[in-house]
Amino acid sequence: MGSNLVPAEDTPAYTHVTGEHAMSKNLLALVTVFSIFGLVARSLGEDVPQETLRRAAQVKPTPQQVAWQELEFTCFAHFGVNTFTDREWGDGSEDPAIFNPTEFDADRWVAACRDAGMKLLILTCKHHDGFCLWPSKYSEHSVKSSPWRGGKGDLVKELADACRRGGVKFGVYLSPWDRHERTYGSDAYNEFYKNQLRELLTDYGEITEVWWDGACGEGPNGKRQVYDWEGYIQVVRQLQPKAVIFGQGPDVRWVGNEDGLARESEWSVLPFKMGDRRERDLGDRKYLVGAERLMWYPAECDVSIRPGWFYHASQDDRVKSLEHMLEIYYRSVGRNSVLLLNVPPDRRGLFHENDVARLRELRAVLDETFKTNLVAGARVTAENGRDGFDPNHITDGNGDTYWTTRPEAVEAMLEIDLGVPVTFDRAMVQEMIATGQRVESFSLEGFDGQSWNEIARATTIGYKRLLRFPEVTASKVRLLIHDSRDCPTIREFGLYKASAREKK
Ligand code: FUL
Repeated sequence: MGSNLVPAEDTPAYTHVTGEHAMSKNLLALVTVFSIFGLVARSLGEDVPQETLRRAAQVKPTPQQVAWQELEFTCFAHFGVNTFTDREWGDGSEDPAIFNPTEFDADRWVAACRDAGMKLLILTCKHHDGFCLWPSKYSEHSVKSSPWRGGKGDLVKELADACRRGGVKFGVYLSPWDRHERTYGSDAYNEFYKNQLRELLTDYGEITEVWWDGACGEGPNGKRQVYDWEGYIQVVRQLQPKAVIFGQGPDVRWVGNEDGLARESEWSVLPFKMGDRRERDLGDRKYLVGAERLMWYPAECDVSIRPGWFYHASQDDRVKSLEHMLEIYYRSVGRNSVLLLNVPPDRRGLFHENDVARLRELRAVLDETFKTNLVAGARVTAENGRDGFDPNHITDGNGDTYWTTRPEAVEAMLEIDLGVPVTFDRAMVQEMIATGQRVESFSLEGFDGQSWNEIARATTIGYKRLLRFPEVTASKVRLLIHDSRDCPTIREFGLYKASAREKK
């Protein structure tokens, strides 16, 4: 289970840099020449040939991986017999009669998601206990055998329909580990699992994400299962080609913890290997050397709004604080990852009031912080640019356009003229990930009328990087790309003033 500790802030502090760092055009040309030498030296020094880096920069996401990344903030709902037994893992012997939510209302779940800005809802259609929230033909251990809706209910359908009505995408969690199913531990189970997958991927409209938990314990007869992942993947590709597969599949990677926190440097390009990865510096240069195949494998950060994944009344007053939720947001969405936030419905079949209140508060603060991009439409000039790529694309609010350097350049500078002194304490940078992920190191500087001062410095960007720093006032800012695996492609840039409700 995820820890409830608020991790220490690790955004670099504001440091003062003298006026010497204000680079003139000539100086920049000189620096460019030297940087070519630097490149060679770097390649030799770290034993990573530029070709290896360029090769990694060429790995691109599929259109569905891009669409998934754009969702940014998504919702998980753990609901089932555990909600009624007050447990986290059921053992499969639960009486289906205990499943009887008294006020289940799918539209209210969806409204809470939408109001919070969560664009996708993933339901635990079957957790490790094997109880199915839809009337599966292949099992009696389901809503068919419960008093809910007189045994005629289909919770997956009600929720999938409500999602469509409410403009929220829908995803399914189908636990491979099944502690109820008798065939578990034999080849027959793989067929059983594929049949259940087929039901979920055929009867409920468009499925955006299929979530495969890595948990693999013993079944009712003490045996473990050897999962037929390849076969499962084929079923998804055949029935829902636009869905991404999370976890034990090829499209979306578990970030490696259940705290909702991405790495400081979160790369989406990794050596080819599906499944859970916990290394601290995944995707770094040293992993690229000698890697035969690479893959686009972006991170998803899953975390629960409460200590448990399932609802427990005893945790009603342990909903994560606003401060903790913001920390998670900045360190997931703000670090090239998608945030999957679990909100466990209670025994009524509703999101609990405390959870909904926290979601509203979080949304209000994020909206307040990010509603005004202080550089929207500001004039941008660039060094190292390429013909046909207007630097103003980075402040045009149009995600279809981007700016890039001349071919092969691995450094760049974009200068944004604010016209007047402006005060801000948050920044947002995006790479155009449809072209790959490239930036390894960048910084932000502000001009206070006399000198350029470093505001923040970070490593990777990827789909989105959010930076927090103490308030600064500047009339001009510049984005410096210090190192990139190939020519950087910058999609959008923003500066913001945080809501007074955010801790400084
Ligand atoms: C884990 C499961 O064992 C937990 O119960 C929960 O579903 C979490 C999201 O994944 O592996």
